[in-house]
Amino acid sequence: MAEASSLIDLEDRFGAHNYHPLDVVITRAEGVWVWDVEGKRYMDCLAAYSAVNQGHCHPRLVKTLVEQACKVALTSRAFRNDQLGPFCQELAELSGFSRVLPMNTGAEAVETALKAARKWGYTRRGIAEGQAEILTFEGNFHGRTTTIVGFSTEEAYRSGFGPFTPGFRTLPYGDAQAVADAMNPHVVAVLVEPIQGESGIIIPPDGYLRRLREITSKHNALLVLDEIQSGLGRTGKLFAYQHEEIRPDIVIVGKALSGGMYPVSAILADEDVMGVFAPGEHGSTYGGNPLGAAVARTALRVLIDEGMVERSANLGEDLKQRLRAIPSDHIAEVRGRGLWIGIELKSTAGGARRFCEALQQEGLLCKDTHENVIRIAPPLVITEEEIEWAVERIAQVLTTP
Ligand code: IF1
Repeated sequence: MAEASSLIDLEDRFGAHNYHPLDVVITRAEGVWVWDVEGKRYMDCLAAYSAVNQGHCHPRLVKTLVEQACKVALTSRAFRNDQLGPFCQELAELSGFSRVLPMNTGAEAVETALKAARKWGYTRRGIAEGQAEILTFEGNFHGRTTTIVGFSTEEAYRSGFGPFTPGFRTLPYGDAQAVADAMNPHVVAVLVEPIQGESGIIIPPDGYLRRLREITSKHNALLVLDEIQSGLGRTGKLFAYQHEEIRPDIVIVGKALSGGMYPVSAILADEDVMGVFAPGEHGSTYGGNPLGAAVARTALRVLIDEGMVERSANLGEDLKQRLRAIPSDHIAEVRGRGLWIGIELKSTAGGARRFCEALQQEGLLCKDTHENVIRIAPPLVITEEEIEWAVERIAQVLTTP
């Protein structure tokens, strides 16, 4: 007890107070399991917001990280390294896009996509300098930079951080007609999450992404998909947009691209878009570094070799059905794709946070979102037995008055 509380105290005394985490102090992890400093074991049903899709400390990832760290970790892009080329090739071949631009965090990759889209608008569409417009959606989450929070619709994310970057317009999510109506000659891109995670695992109507594809194609604007959380197997497809069999112009990936080992993000596009960047126009000290590139290569290979995308599809459906069968008066809806499930509670349930705290007592770590949604997103290596174990506990907590 003493150790956990003193560590919490240190964090609270010397750290910034920009989070309100559950008071579990994790010291070790493996697969779907984490252990706190007192030795108590928990199942991780958040998976670092889908960054550890491959499971904690996957042995192949640890091996790559250690081996590459002993060889060379960082060169900067002033020089070349022997991991970057193979990483770009492998990600390009896996995704079907011809070019890859590596960054580090998700927000940086989103910024990269926004810069690419604007420059594409000016250089390829002839839009007057400073006039490019990008459409975004209510309830979006794309990161924390000043430009990105400027088009957030969540007060806590934006309030006090202005003035913001102009050139963005917000539309209701899930309403393709609103996008069709908003199109004008200045719109260079539509930036959209295939499923909104932060907003409570909001799944748009069937055909929504297909309609956005048609509309953007018709108006010669780019369709930019933020797959940072939804991508790399989480929804039961490699990319969530594959559920609608479309092809976006820019795909943004991060999180699980490194299996939680190290921040690696990227944007994927074909030459007509990626070609807007000339030397000197964009970059990052760590982006494309050999350590990150080597880890990402293994993270992608592990995802494919171990059939994690298929596991997510099959086990996710199973988990969703089991959760729907829980006879709880608190549940309003269980929704999700793959192993990415939201349990929406009724407004009378008293909020999702108290259930997450109760689940913590039962040895299961989840995160509430938007007051009334418990999100369940375990690493994709979870087994059927582990799913049963989790459902038993979730059922117990949700059927206790
Ligand atoms: C935090 C949320 C999840 C993302 C999408 C870009 C980014 C994220 C779709 C930025 C990041 C994280 C950040 C994390 C909490 C988390 C989150 F609740 F805030 F919204 F996952 F649902 N696009 N999402 O989900 O990536 O720069 O963080 O690498 O604490 O802010 P990043």
